[in-house]
Amino acid sequence: MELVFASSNQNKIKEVQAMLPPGIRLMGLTDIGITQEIPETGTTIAENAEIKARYVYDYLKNKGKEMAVLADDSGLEVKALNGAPGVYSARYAGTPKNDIANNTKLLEALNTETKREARFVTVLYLMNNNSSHIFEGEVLGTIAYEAKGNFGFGYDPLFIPRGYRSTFAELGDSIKNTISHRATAFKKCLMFLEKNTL
Ligand code: ITT
Repeated sequence: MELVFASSNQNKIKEVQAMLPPGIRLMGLTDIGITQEIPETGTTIAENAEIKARYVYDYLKNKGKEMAVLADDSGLEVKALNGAPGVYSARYAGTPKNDIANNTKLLEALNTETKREARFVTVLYLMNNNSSHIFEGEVLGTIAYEAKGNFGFGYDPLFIPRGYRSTFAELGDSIKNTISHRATAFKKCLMFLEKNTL
C-alpha cells in the first residue's frame, strides 16, 4: 500500500522508512508537491499530529486524490521543567527551528538541576476517507549534562533512555529504533495495518 507521511523532517522520514515492512511504500511531502511548512498551531502533541494529517489529506483531496495519510508529532517532556519543551519542542529556542540551539537552551534551563527525568512522546495520526486512528509511544529517560553522540537528530544527543548509560545519539539507529517513542507508536500502527484494510 501507499502511505503519505506528513513530515518534512528528513531524519524522521529515514527512521520511519527503516521500520516499515516492504509492502508499505512511504511518500514524503515533496513527492506530493508540498514544500511549505505546515503550521503547527495545536496546544498538544496529539492536536498537532491531527492538524498535519488533515492539512495533507485536504491538500490531496482538493487535487482529486484520496489517499491514506500518516502524521507524526513528537516532543520531549522534562519533569523539572513542568513538561517543557513539550508541544513546543521544535521551536524551543525560537524560529527558524534549530536542533543545536534547542539543545543548548535545554542544557541551560537544567543548569543547576539534578533531577533530570524526561520522556519522549510520539503521537501518530492515521487517516483516510472514512476513519482516523491514533497510536502513541513513549520512552522514559534522563537528560545528559552535555550533548554526546552523532547519530539521530533533534534532542537525541541529550536523551539517555532508561536502562542505558549513553544518549540516543551515541546508541545509534538499531537501538533507538527498537526502544524509542516512535518505534513503539509505529509497532502499534503496523499491527493495526496488518489487521485492517484502509
Ligand atoms: P515535521 O513536523 O515536519 O514532522 P518536526 O521536526 O517539526 O518535523 P516534530 O514537530 O514532531 O517534528 O518534532 C518536535 C521536535 O522534537 C523537533 O525539534 C525534533 O527535532 C524533535 N524530535 C522529534 N522526534 C525526535 C527524536 O526521535 N529524537 C530527537 N528529537 C526528536
